[in-house]
Amino acid sequence: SVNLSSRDPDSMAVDLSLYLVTDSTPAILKGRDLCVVVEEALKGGVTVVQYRDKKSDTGEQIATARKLHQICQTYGVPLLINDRVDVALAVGAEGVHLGQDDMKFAEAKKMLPKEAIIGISASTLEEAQKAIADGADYLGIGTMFATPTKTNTRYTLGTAGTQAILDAISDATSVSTVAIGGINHSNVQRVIYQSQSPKKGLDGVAIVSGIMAADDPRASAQELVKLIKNPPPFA
Ligand code: TZP
Ligand code: MG
Repeated sequence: SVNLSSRDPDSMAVDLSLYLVTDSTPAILKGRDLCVVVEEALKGGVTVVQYRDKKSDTGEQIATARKLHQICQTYGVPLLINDRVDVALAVGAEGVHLGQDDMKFAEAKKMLPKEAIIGISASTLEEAQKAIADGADYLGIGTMFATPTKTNTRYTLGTAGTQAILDAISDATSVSTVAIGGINHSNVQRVIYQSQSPKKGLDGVAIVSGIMAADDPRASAQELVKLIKNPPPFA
C-alpha cells in the first residue's frame, strides 16, 4: 500500500517515470472496464496513476476513484485525481493534478493533507515558473505532440519547446517534471533524450492512449518500462 503520511512535502518521493493518465471514453476503453485496464497497466509496471474523467458526475467519479484507489494500493502505486480536489479528499487519494483553469494551487493546498501531491499542467515557461513559485510537486509539461486524446491544447511544444522550459527552470528548482501528449513506444526514447537540458531532464512521461487503448495494456506498459530504463540507440 502507499502511505505518504511521513512524506516531506519538500521532496517528491514518488516515482513518476511511467505515469498513466486514464481516459473513460468509448474510443479508448472499447467496451472494456476501466478498472480492468488500469490493473493490467499496473501489472505491466506503471508507477503512478491519474484518474482523469471529464464526463462522469461527482458520485460516479467518487465510486470509480474509490475502486481505482483500492487497486492502486494493491500495487503500491499512488493515485492522483485530475481536476477534482473534492473527489481526491472523498477517497483519500494521494494527490491531485490541476490544469490552468482548475482550482488554484493555494486553495487545493489548504484543503488537502500536507503530504498530498499536487501536480500542475504547464504549457509555457511562465506557467511553469508560477507553479514552481506556488510550490507544485511536479509539472505536467505539454502538449509534447498533437494528440486526438486532448484537442483543446494551447501549445504544441515538441522536444525543443520542452527542453527550453527544462533549461530555464533548471537553476531555480528541483521540481519534478513529466511530459504529456502523443507519447508512445515509437517516440518515448527520443522524447526523454531530446527534451533534456544539460542541467535538467524529465522525471517521467505521462501516457493515455499508448497504454489505455492498447490491445494488451500490460504488455504495452512493460514495453514502455524497458524503453524508459534503457538509453536510446542514438544516445
Ligand atoms: N494533456 C495534454 S495532452 C493530454 C493531456 C491530458 C492527452 C495525452 O494523451 P495521449 O493519448 O497520451 O497522447
Ligand atoms: Mg484540468
